[in-house]
This record gives sequence, structure tokens and C-alpha cells, in this order.
Amino acid sequence: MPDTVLSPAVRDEIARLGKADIMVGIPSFKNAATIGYVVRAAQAGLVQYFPDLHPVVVNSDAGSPDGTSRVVIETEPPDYVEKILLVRPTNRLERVSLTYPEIDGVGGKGAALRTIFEIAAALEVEALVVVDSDLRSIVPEWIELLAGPILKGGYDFTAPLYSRYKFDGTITNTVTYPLTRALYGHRIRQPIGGDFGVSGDLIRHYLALDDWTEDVSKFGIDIWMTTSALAGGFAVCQTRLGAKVHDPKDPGADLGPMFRQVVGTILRLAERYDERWLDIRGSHDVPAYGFERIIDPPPLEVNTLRLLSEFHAGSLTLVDAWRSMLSPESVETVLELAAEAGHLGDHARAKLGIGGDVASTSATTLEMADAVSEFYFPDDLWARVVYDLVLAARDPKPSLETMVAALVPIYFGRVGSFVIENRNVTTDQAEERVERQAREFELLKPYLVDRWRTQDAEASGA
Ligand SMILES: Nc1nc2c(ncn2[C@@H]2O[C@H](COP(=O)(O)OP(=O)(O)OP(=O)(O)O)[C@@H](O)[C@H]2O)c(=O)[nH]1
Ligand SMILES: [Mg+2]
Repeated sequence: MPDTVLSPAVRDEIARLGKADIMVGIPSFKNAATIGYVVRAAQAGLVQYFPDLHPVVVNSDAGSPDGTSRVVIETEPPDYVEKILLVRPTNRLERVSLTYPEIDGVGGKGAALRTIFEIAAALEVEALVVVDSDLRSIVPEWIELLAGPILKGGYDFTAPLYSRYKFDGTITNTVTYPLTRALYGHRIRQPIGGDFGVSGDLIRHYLALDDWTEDVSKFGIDIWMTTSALAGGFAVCQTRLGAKVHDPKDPGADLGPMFRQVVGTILRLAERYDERWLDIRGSHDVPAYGFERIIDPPPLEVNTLRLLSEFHAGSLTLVDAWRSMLSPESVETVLELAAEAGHLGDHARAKLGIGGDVASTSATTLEMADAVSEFYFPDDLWARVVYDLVLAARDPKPSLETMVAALVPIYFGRVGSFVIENRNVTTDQAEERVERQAREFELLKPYLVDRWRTQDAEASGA
């Protein structure tokens, strides 16, 4: 690990803190409105559940102009927790907010977490909990739920399990869950949930990997943490956190760059760790910690027409890229579907009286989905498309970034179809569809493995 990473200010903080047993790390970027609550919940969790340990809370901020860091420093100190919870902890809880250094000029959630890992390693903590700073639904118990398996159960990595609204977490549902499950055989339902527990050993492993690509320094970090833990053979579990309520995002409007960073990372790691997944068939459950929860997460609006229109628009500009990265059969079907998305979208717009700008319509998710209800993007086609990408990513042309960017409109088509198919069902029923699709990925894994091995044979014969 290069030791130039930590700035003098961070090194001073580490010297001041000395050692700690448990740390909560919070990455942030313009979260002044929500981070105070997250910090108070983290403090309360540490004081209430781990009164005998030496705790520290570290906020790693991007230098946010909205005063995020000031909110952290000025929010109620740990003494307030002792007063409201009537606990007298053995050790004083320390609290730090710092601006993390960029990595080769790149800032982002991953860069923030690298600094958190560096500090955790320097303080020699046994358990690190990482939580997002835009969380509304975090409660003190989350700290115990995420750290407990590490401190009490001997696990190295705790992934979150939450109830999310049926249309939230679309990158998870369409790519990271089914692909991680089919490749590595572990059914980790939220591999990029953002809230994790990590052991001291795994933190050192992460730092030793020293793998800070641009994507990992941004939103690729979550799938990188999960995949690196799996590929490294670490003991992994899940924990039941209840609902995830956070700043919501509409998949068509907000998730493009995140999709590229997450998917770029998962594809790159598939190439790197092929030895770890080529022989795996099927999948198994991953132990879950914590008491069951029954919670209805708040709904989220999705602009389905925009998703379909982006899919169609992609087919007009990206057809060459699609031909170079997908199998010939998949391309033809995808193009037919994109054309259909275009037609159905035009009809629906006329019917709903939506003009040129589909982004600013007041039509509801249900109205839009009803208007294009015939559209369907099949599970097996989506699984093949993703596997084609895994294969093409071995020798990406012209680059992995352009390939993954070209996948985005197809992903929008798949998400649009998911929204349409599930517009009238409960979140539990939609969950069954996510499972159905994940099973399809497992079923079609030989499609991937056979082609992968053929490519290997061709490469060694050439
Ligand atoms: N330090 C830092 N933190 C960031 C940056 N971008 C995002 N984060 C933090 O990473 C966490 C997750 O970011 P969100 O934008 O909420 O993304 P998300 O919740 O994973 O994404 P969805 O589930 O798709 O909504 C939050 O705590 C953000 O403040 C960044 O550039 N720098
Ligand atoms: Mg969020």
C-alpha cells in the first residue's frame, strides 16, 4: 500500500486517536440535510451496543460545498447519547470529519472509502461498519446488526438485507444480484447496498489489492468490496436491516453513470477472477443475521416512457456497438424490441397527451406502464445480453467504458419491462420475479462458460 495516500492532517488524526476497536465510516458528498441523523444513529449504536469497546466515527467527505462536514462536527456529541440512553460507556467515542484525497485526480464514493479503510487499518479496528450518508431509515441497531456478525460470529463481511420498494435498486435487481449469484454461487441479495460490515482482515486484504481504478474510486466500490470478499474466500453473511429509505433516484434519470461504474467493475473482476467462478454450478443461500422485519418501503415513481424511449433512441445510435458486443441472435431480438418500444412509446404519448419532452410529464408510473403494457423484455434474453458483455469485456473494443455505456439503453429497456410487468403486484410478488430472473442466469451459465472456454482454447491455439 503506498503510504503517500494519507494527508498530514489525516496522519495527525490517526496519531491522536491511537487505536480503536470498532469504527463507523460514512462517505459523503453534499449530504448536509441528512448526515446529522446518520451520525447520531451511528453514535447511539456504538454507545448502546458496544459500551466496552473503543469506538470511533469517521466521516470522509468530498469537500462538499453545502457544509456537510460542519453538520458532522456540530451535531450532538456522544454525551447526548449517554444521556438519552442512560449508558455509561467505558471509552469516549471519538468523532472525525475529514476531506479525503482524490485518487489519481478521481474523487467519489470509492476514494472516500479508501481513506476510511486506511484509517481503520491504522487504528487496527476489529470491525468497520460503513453506512451511506443519505439514509433516513438507519437506527442505532443497524450498527449492531452490521458489526455483530464480525465481532461475535467470526464473519469477515456483512452485506445488508433490506426491503426496498419494488422499483428501487434496479441495478441490483437486474445485474449485480443475478450475476454475482450465478458467477460466484452466493445468493447475496444486496451486493451493492452501500451499508456493510467488514473485518480487520478483510480491510487489510482490500488495501493490499491496491486496485483503485476510476470506477472503483466512484460507485464501483460496493460491488468491488463484495466481489473481492467472495473471490478472496472470506466468510460472508447478510443482515436484516428492515427498510432502506434514502434519497430516491429514478433509474432513467439518475442512474446512468452509476450503472457504468458498477457494471464496468463487475465485468473487469469477472475476467480477473475467472478461476473462482468457471467451475461453480448453481448457488447457495448466504446465512442471514438479525430478527425478521415486516416493513413496507415507500413507493418510488419511475418514468417508464422515458426508459422505453431511451432504449429506442439507443438502437438508432448504438447499433454498431451492439453488433460488436452481442451475439448475432441477441442483437436481432434486441433491435426488434427496441423498435417495438419506440412504437408503443409513441402511441402511449399520444394517448396520455404527452408532448416532446417525456422527462417532464406528470403522468404517474401506473398510467405510463398501463399505456405500454404489451412491452416485454424476456429474462433469458437479458441474461444472454449480460453474458455476451462478460465475454466481450475480455477484449473490449474500443474500450470497456464505451461497451458498458452502450449497454445502458438496453438496461433501460429491461427495467422498463420489469416496471410494466410488476406495476400491479406487491413488492413481495415483484421479488419472485427477481428470483425467477436470477434462476435464469444460473440456468444459462453454461452459455457463458462454454464460450469462455472456447475463447481460452482459441487464444492458446493461436
Ligand atoms: N465522499 C463521497 N461520497 C460520495 C460521493 N458520491 C456519493 N457518495 C456517498 O455515497 C453514498 C451513496 O450515494 P448515493 O448517491 O446515495 O447512492 P446509492 O444510494 O448507492 O444509490 P441508489 O441505491 O442507486 O440510490 C452516500 O453516502 C453519498 O454521500 C462522492 O463523490 N464522494
Ligand atoms: Mg442513496
